Amino acid sequence: MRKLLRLVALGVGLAVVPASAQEVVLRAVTSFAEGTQFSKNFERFIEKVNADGKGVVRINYIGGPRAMPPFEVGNAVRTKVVDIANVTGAFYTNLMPEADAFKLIAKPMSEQRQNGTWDFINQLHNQKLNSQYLARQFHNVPFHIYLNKKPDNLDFTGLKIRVTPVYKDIVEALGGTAITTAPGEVYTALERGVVDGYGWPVSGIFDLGWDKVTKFRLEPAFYSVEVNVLVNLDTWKALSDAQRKVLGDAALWLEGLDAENTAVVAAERERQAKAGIQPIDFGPEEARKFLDKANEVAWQSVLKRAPESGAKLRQLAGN
Ligand code: 173
Repeated sequence: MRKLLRLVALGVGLAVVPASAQEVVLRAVTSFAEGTQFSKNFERFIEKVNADGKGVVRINYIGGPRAMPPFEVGNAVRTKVVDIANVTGAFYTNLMPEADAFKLIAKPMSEQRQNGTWDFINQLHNQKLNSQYLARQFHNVPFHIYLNKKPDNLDFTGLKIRVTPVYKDIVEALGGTAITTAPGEVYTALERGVVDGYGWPVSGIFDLGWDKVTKFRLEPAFYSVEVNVLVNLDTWKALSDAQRKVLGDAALWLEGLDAENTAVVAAERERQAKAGIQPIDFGPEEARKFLDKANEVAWQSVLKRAPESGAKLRQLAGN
């Protein structure tokens, strides 16, 4: 404050003070365990920013769930407890119900940035999360339900399934009981039989040892993973053009890493097979019904909570 007064006293209006002549340091967290599947590329992004932005912008990586509970990360970036976060919309639907629709948007980011989707979702983040929507990752990685009990058909009656908002509606539509937990509680819940299965992307189950407590993977794969890089909006606005350019360029590079995912997904499926995780497949007709139901219950759930913006997102998603 004293420095500010001195600047004002010197007749230097705030607006003409260079946004930052020196390096700015941003505090970052991730909502997934450090070094695991859905933090890895964000960590590569941080390395790139720190290399390309030397002397301009630096990211101080605080870490993952050991530093902050995953379901609090969205609010932390909103209130500027952190400047930048790697977080799925599924973890902040309490602040933005529309975030539940991001899993239904599977177009590549290059297309979403052209057709107005990025722009609309950025507006939602500006308004509801006081943040800039810097990047979205993993549009081409789907989810699965993993099970330890084998149902006779796609009826989950009597099954308790660990969920986040990603899977809650479809699990309940199939008659199952949905139990919400953070990823960090999945292993123990399975080990103790508190749940009979869980929702998770096709990749990442080996990171925390879940393969040891997983018997089956239900087919088909569904939805589209979304993990976003958000920057607190006050932080974003206070950056210089040069600082924003370092972050923006690195964000596009990060989205480009999605090209690696096809190989990652194939390798994960093979690794699961080798680990003895058996696919459960009720055939193409049941798969079609499952996918239609998963799509419809998710849209209805969003539209109920956010009729206008939900409809706009559905139109942009084209499904
Ligand atoms: O299952 C989850 O915790 C979840 O919702 C999620 C979302 C994106 C990537 C990985 C997991």
